[in-house]
Amino acid sequence: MDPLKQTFSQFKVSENFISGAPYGSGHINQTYLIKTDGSRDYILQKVNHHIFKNVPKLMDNISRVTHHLRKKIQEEGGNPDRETLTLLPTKDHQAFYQDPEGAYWRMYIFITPTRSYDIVSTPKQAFEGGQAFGRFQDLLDDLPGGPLFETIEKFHDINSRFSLFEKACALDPVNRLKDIEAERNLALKFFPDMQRVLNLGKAGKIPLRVTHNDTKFNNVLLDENDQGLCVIDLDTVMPGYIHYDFSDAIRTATNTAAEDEKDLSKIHCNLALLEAFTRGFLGKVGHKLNPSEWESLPFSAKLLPFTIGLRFLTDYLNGDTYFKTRFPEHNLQRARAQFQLMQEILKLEPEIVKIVESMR
Ligand code: ADP
Ligand code: GN1
Ligand code: MG
Repeated sequence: MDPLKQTFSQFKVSENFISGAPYGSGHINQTYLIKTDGSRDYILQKVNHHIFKNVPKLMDNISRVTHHLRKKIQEEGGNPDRETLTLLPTKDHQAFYQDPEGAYWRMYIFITPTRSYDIVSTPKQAFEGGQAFGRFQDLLDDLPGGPLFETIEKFHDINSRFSLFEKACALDPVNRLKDIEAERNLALKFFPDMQRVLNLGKAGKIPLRVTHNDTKFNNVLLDENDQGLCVIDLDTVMPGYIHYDFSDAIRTATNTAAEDEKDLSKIHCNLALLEAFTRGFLGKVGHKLNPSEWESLPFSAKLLPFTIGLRFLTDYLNGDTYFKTRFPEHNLQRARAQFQLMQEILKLEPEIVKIVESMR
C-alpha cells in the first residue's frame, strides 16, 4: 500500500484516500497534500523530530492554540475551519500518529482556495498578511493554561545563536570556515547592535507574549482575493517578544528578491510594502504595546534578517544539518542574501521610525 495512504488511514476521517504528493516550500517538515474522494482534502505532515525534540509537547501547544483560536473565531462570527488550522484526531483520539519507524505525523484540513507567497508583490497582500499576524497575536493574548512549552530552546536568543556560530567557527567540522571571511566580519560587526531586544527583555522593559516566531510570509494563507485568512505553521508558537514576529515578517514581506537570491543587487526592502504590513499588524496589536515596545520596534526590523542569516551561515559551517538545501553552497548563498537585506533595512531606519511613529 502507498505509505501515505497507510498513514492517512490512521486518522479519523470519513473520506477515502485518492492520492498524496509533496506540497509547499517549507525548510523543516515534510508536507503532503492528500486528495480524497470527498469534499475535503488534507495536509499530512511529518514533523521533523530531529529539530523538534519533544513532539508530544509541541502537539499539545498546537492543540491548545488552535482550540483557543477556534473558540474566539466562533465568538466573532468567523469560520474556524478556514481561519485557523484544524487538527484531525487519530482513530485512537490522539493529536498525532507515531509510525513504526518512530516518525511523527499530524493532519490538518487543507484550506482552499488559498495562496501563500514566498515574495509579496502588492501592498494589499502585505497589509492583509499584517492584519492576519496581528490578529493571531491579539487573539492569543488571553490563552489560558500558563506559558506554552518552548519547542526549540532559545530559538531567537541572539546571544545563544551567536555562541552556536562561534562554536561552529571553532570546530569547522567540514572545512568551510575559509569560505566565509566576509560574512564572519559582518556578523562580528553587527552583533552588538542586535542585542537590543534581548537586553530590553532582560531588563523587564518588554514583556514575553504568545508569539508565532516563524512569521515568514508564506506562513499566512490569503484567500483567492488576497484577503488575509489563516496563520499556519504553528510549531514555534511559544513565548517571545513582539519584535520577533514583526521582524521576521518584514524580512519576508518586504524583500524585493527571494530569500536565497544570489544576485545581491536585486535585494532591497520595499518601503511601501513595509508601511502596508506595519499598518495591518499594528492596527490589530498596536493598542497592546507598551512604550518600550513601540520605541524599539523600528530598530528591530533588521534583527531577524541578521538572526536567520547567522543561522544559515552556522548551518553552512556545520555541513547543512538543519535546513533543507538544494545545492552545496545554498546555506551560504542564503546567509549572504539575508545579511544584504539586513543592511538594506538599516539604511531605511529613519523612514521606518517615521512609519511606526505615525501609527502610534
Ligand atoms: P514548514 O514547517 O515545512 O514550513 P508549513 O506548515 O509551513 O511547513 O507547510 C508548508 C506549506 O504548505 C505552507 O507554506 C502552505 O503553502 C501549505 N500548507 C500548510 N498547511 C496548510 C493548510 N492547512 N491548508 C493549506 N495549505 C497549507
Ligand atoms: C524555517 O519551517 P519554515 O520553512 O517556515 C525555520 C525558520 C526560518 C525559516 C527561514 C523551526 O521555517 O526559523 O526563519 O526556515 N523554522 C525553524 O526560511 O527553524
Ligand atoms: Mg512554513
